[in-house]
Amino acid sequence: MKLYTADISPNCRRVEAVLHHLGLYDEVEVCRLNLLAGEHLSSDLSTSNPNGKVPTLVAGDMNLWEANPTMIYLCDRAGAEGFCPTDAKSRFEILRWMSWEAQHYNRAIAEITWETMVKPLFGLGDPDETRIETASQNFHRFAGVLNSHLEERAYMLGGSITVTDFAVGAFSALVSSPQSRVPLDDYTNVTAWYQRLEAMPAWAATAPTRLMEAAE
Ligand SMILES: N[C@@H](CCC(=O)N[C@@H](CS)C(=O)NCC(=O)O)C(=O)O
Repeated sequence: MKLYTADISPNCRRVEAVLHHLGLYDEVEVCRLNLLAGEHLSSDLSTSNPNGKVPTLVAGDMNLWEANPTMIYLCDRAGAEGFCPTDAKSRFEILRWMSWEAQHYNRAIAEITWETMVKPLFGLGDPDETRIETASQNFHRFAGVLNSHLEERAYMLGGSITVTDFAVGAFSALVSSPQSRVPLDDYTNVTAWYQRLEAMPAWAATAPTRLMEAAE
């Protein structure tokens, strides 16, 4: 397998973490691209992904792009039933939360952290306070849902970690940084769950240290 990936991407982190968790990382040829230098535009990435985006995984004759279905494919291929259950109820829960995080929860986080971390870090202009305010309102709306869901659960699907946690928690490192200005303080169940996630070996192995150090 060949993985096109990038250091500073929560979408890449979740796929790399699944590869670590499944013990597959050593089987992968890793092509780490510097997005800011435009390496994704000049590499052969577009032959595998017409969008020219990472993560992209080439597995045999399959070109896998979009992080969440790529994660599910890897789990199913590995037969990782506990980490990515295949019964209809669990599969609905996994897909429901993956859709939710992409459309709502992590979308709000991505909008805030783009303004507060990514733009300053890479000299892309001043943060837009109006966009931060609008995205923060959305964050509160959906963080409340997540906080309630985690009230009686250690992980997204219950008592043990699943691929769903890697998807919904994809931005954990950015959110936990004070520079992010993501208004997380009131959501103590979410904070505790992020800490449990960060303690997972596969998640820790993929921490975006360079970005976090640069933002400090
Ligand atoms: N929905 C896609 C998002 C992929 C994406 O936007 N990747 C970013 C890095 S996080 C990227 O490749 N950006 C470079 C570009 O868009 O030119 C996924 O889940 O994989």
